[in-house]
Amino acid sequence: MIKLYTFPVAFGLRNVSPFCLRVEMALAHLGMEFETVLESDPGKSPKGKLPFIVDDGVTIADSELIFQHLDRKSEGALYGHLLPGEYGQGMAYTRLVDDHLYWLMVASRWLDDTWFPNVKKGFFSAFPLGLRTAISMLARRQMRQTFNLHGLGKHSFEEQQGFARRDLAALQDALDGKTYLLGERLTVFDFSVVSLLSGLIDNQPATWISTIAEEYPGLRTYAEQIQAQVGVYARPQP
Ligand SMILES: N[C@@H](CCC(=O)N[C@@H](CS)C(=O)NCC(=O)O)C(=O)O
Repeated sequence: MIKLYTFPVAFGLRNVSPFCLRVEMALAHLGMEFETVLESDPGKSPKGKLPFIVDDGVTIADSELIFQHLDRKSEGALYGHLLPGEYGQGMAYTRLVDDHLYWLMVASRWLDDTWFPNVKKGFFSAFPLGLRTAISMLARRQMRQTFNLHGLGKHSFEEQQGFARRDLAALQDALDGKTYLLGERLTVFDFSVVSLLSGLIDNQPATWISTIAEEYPGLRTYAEQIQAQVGVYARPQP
């Protein structure tokens, strides 16, 4: 059976990482048997980040590489039916959420002084009280450096909010009221976009970017529909 390594509950989310959540969605969609293993230390992953899977003794890290593996295993059930134009569009949306919107979401959690106590509680509670502040501050400093290196961190807060609004508006425009990102049917790219949106929308308490996302109600409707169809949600289910 496939083992999927993901983070424990945090910020009111059952699966706090969009990259872990999208793999869970793909596995459920493909009807593959899998077991979720909770791991709070991404350093245990071969690439220092979650998710990774272990399938029949083979370890694969990175959601996109996991998708490639699952696609081969399912004889093309993830990518095989896509037309080249659909693949191109889907990859472009995925890169938008992963390499831009994701970093704004991370900043809204880690770099907002008023929200950071939630990060400390959500990710560092396992450390003894004395160490918790020092380790979380060090991790926060590294996060700030990464955000600056990306380039987004060089902008003012107002400019970062503008970037977030344009990303979200672009996604809502792309959907244009449709159920699926690429038209008539569910694709793997819906998992990538919805995993990011649902984490951002259902994050508790709201961050500045969750509040901005409320300006785009079409995105919530879309994220809810896809999660319901696949039966995998970012938030815990009653
Ligand atoms: N490209 C990777 C990104 C994975 C990723 O960024 N995971 C984050 C959680 S959302 C992580 O493990 N971060 C821990 C760290 O960087 O120390 C993928 O698609 O799986």
